[in-house]
Amino acid sequence: MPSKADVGGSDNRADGRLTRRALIAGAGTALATPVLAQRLIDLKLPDGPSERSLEPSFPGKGEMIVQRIRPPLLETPMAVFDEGTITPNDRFFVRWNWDMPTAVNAAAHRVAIGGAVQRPVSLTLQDIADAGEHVEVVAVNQCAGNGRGLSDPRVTGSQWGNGAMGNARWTGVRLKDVLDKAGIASSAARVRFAGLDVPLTDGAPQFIKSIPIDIALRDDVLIAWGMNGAPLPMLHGYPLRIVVPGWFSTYWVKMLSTIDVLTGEDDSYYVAKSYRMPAGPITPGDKDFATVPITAMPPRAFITSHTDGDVVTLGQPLELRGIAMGGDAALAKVDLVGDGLELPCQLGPDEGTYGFRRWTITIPQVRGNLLQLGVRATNQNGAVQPHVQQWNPSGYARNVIERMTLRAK
Ligand SMILES: Nc1nc2c(c(=O)[nH]1)N[C@H]1C(S)=C(S)[C@@H](COP(=O)(O)O)O[C@H]1N2
Ligand SMILES: [Mo]
Repeated sequence: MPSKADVGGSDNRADGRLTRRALIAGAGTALATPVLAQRLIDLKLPDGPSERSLEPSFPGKGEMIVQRIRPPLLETPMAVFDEGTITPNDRFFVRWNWDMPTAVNAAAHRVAIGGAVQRPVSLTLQDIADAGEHVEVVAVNQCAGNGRGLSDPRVTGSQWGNGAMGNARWTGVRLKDVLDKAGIASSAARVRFAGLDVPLTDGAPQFIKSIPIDIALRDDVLIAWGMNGAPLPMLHGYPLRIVVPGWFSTYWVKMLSTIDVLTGEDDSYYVAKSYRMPAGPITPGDKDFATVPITAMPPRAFITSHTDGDVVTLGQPLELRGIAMGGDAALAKVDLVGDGLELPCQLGPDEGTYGFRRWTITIPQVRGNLLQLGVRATNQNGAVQPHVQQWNPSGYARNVIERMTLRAK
């Protein structure tokens, strides 16, 4: 048991060393008591099995939905998104495709830049920190497969609910300032990233990803070392990761160690073969359709104040709240929709184009069960969440309006 002296104080010290409280941060309660009993959460996946264990399983992590231990796949419970628009580091979802290194020698760590450059360089953490102005971006990191477990018919891959997303304040330098150290060639077409992780099985492809040069040179694309004011936790890619605001997190390579400037298409597995969507609508079972890479995120919104099946009071006003994101453009509006219902929601403070934003609404009087209740986000490019999800074989880029029923009593 922790002594009283350990209770209170901050979870993560500014110097990045974990306090004892962070190590035992279980349920996020004021009393720092580890939660030892196994708890279950129901993700309500249409095709089951739907229950997952909910527990603190990694140092620095509180209660998470444990999808897999090795490589780690940890999902954020929806209740966390009700607490604020920034997702705390200890509740932020985790996804590694292959095995995650458990130690990094920061003093010896280098980022090698090669390929179509004027001079290949090998940069220390200090070189990277000195490469340019330090920038902060608030942005949603969302797995392309977020919500995949809700696909109907069922698809293969990690059966995520909607908690494979989180919003953080990322601190780092602009990727373009770091690329300047090597000087990119005029023939540069794409920039490819690799991290320290390697495949778990022989002959399997390494997790490497590339982005087009015009994206790489954007002012808000970062090499980040900070997450919500703390050094990047190991699970989130210590010591450095790529941040591409508005794009799915498959491009946000963690434990960055190599940057390769390409002059043509990228034929590596995770760009040419995987993380791709049908170019147009398909039907389950279709084969041989053209595909396009998953890139920019569409808008999404969620009700976080209630969950499906909750009971609300008949005849009383009802306050609802949640979070929304615009995807690759700022959020324009959020509407509450339901059976015979369409009402505009109020938006909370704008903390950045690519972050989560709070929405709230009060229904003046509950007159009966609220069926098919959902929220629909629209972004400033005019993209709107659809009523029906276009099915794809990997369940990528889900952004259908999520529905729930509230029972009036
Ligand atoms: N080095 C490395 N970076 C990676 C991955 C990985 O397996 N290895 N997975 C990517 C995918 S698919 C996702 S969804 C995000 C998850 O980021 P997080 O664990 O910080 O939430 O990391 C991305 N960056
Ligand atoms: Mo992902």
